[in-house]
Amino acid sequence: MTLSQYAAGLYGKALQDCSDREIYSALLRMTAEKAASRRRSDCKKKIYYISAEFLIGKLLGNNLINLGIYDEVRSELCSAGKSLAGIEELEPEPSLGNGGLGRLAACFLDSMATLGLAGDGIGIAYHFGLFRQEFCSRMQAECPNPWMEREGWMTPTDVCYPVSFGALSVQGHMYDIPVIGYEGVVNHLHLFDLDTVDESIVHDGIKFDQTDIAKNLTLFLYPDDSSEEGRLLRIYQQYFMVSCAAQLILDEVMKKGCKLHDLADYAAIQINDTHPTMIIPELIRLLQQHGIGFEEAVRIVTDTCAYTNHTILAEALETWPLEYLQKAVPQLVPVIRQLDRKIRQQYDAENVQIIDSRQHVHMAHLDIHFTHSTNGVADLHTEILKNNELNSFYRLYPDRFNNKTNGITFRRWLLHCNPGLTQAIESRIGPGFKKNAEELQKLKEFSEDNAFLERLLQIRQNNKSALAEYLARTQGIRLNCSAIFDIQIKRLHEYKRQQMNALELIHRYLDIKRGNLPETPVTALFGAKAAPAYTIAKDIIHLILCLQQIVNQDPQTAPWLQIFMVENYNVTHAEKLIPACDISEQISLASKEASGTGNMKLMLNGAVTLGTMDGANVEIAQLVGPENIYTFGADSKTVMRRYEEQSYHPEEYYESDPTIREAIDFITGKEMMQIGCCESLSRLSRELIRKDWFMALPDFQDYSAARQRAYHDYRNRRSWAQKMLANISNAGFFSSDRTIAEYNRDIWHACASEDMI
Ligand code: 26Q
Repeated sequence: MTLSQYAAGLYGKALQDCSDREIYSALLRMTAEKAASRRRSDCKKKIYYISAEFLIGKLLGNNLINLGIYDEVRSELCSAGKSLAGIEELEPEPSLGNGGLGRLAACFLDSMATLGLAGDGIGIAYHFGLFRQEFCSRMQAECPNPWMEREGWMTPTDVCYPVSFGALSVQGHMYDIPVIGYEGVVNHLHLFDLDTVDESIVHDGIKFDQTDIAKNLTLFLYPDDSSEEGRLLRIYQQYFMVSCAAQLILDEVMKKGCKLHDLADYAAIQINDTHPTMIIPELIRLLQQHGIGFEEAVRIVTDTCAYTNHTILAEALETWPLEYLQKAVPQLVPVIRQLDRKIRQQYDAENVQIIDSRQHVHMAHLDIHFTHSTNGVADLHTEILKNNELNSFYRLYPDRFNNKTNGITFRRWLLHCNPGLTQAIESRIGPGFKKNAEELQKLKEFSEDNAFLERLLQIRQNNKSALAEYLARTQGIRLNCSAIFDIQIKRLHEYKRQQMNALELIHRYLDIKRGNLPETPVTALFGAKAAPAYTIAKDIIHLILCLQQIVNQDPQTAPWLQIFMVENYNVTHAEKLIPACDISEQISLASKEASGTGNMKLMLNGAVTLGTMDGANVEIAQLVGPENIYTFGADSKTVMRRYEEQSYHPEEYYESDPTIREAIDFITGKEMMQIGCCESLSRLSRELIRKDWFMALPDFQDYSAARQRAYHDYRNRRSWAQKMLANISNAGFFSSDRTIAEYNRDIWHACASEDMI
């Protein structure tokens, strides 16, 4: 059935007489029906990807692409005088994740369905997800982001499970979002919610009574962990998720004839970071209830579960006071104690124990001891885990450690977000790359093809204009489209070093004021949310917003340098920014970024990386070669040594380097103080001079020089287009289809549906 026929059936009128909203509804119906008639995977073993975050983004465009009807629908709408892009704008973006980890989970769901694997996601239906960011007086403010609509992708099921928190018992209700693979199968994202949640308790932005669990449990994603109540709420959320997940999994496998002793033949459970770790003691507890002894239950769970680590930052490794667990989930405490005793009997070393001397439970330790696989998310990251952070564990279980370099789905991050580039690629190498990403290599043949190189530049220019139009319309931002678009988009964190980028921009601004005009104008764009309680991160946002005002309004510099921070950076904005980017800022302190996935999205779209040898940047550099990337800064070994020796003192750089000193002094100088908050800016400048924990100052000069080289090389348009091409044609490795195939080969061992292999 065509869309017009759906419209006629639903509203009794022609497409051209329907409102955009009516068309959106008709499209929801149409895709749901087409998805329902698609094959399910019929494999005995199902993968359960459990994650506190699924940053899925809008689904309409992607679902149409994956069903193979995007072009058809677009032209049908076009003939009726309607725009599919306009209709896509009506869809709210579910913000069920913070950043990389949640977006990775969404890419993985797409790839599992595309490869024909039976692989469902299990998570939480947060009513407001992550906050929506607003800028007020050049500061971040947080508001709720309602995204659930009466008519949307998520539909209720009749599956319900009881969840006990000590004396309090609640019901988890399952909602489903279909996951439609590209020419593949349909899987599900199962999100659990609580019927008693009360949205009206939210006031003044994102504040609410954190103690009333029945009313607040699924309101927000990690509301606040600066207080005890906030942390407890996080435990309640995590247990709610894994208790529902465990019940669902056991129900499903038993329906298939599993006797639970053979659970690992029916289910592979992937634990996405430590947030779902309580599934381990919970499953052990349930298996015991089914009459299985403790030791065997431990073995079954170990064989079924696998763990992915996403961070090397010590402060992000979760530990929970046993006392909190006792309060929230008392039924798990005896199991955790028994697991702790088991490990104490086997190993003496204090740093591998489950419960430490302060009576804190180390969630990552539970994961490593009681799953059969621990993986890092990029080569360098896995090496650092094995040789440094988790070395004591690596020595106990060398065979359990493995690397799975992250990937991204090309359907969203190329086909959907950059149709111009997709067409250009297809015109040269055919459509095979959409499912077999390595075929992008075939583009290398065209590196001397002037017409193709010209076309790449033209596509970039069109994407810049499209971004400019969008930001002018939605945020009142006026971009200079003849400038180099230099973009840093990611969560705000000191280790990602947005502050170093900002310092470099201050230096550039002051240089232009001194009359040193750049060869090409530059537009620096940022997109970043800061955790609500992360003070310095919010100070950095304030710094950038103040700079934006000063630099853009200075008539002497405005033609040469623009700075913008896009409000409420999310997946939808990413899809517009990425295809317009010339230079991809990936400047984390070496050893700190586990992988990064924005770096891959930008590379795939032909941006050239300006980055440190960190995370997957290392693999990007190996793939494209030194002439197609700008690397700089201390390497991970140097950085780790500096920490060990405590040999870094930022004051020395501040005192001895006049450029650095001038840039830092600007933060608290007269212009800034006129428009900025003195307390916030002084705190930030003090932090940089006295602490600079993520070592922005030692890398500053090298960064500035590499950036300058990139800007200079940009002027040779033909050779720049060749760099773009080298990046695009080598990006195939970063397809999440490759990543998922590796997970399945090494960890899950599930089959693909018959004809999908
Ligand atoms: C932990 C404790 C208390 C409160 C919050 C948290 C918490 C929440 C979210 C800890 C970590 C996260 C998210 C982490 C994340 O997004 N990590 C990123 O994962 C990507 C996918 O593997 C990598 O590419 C990035 O390098 C990594 O930073």
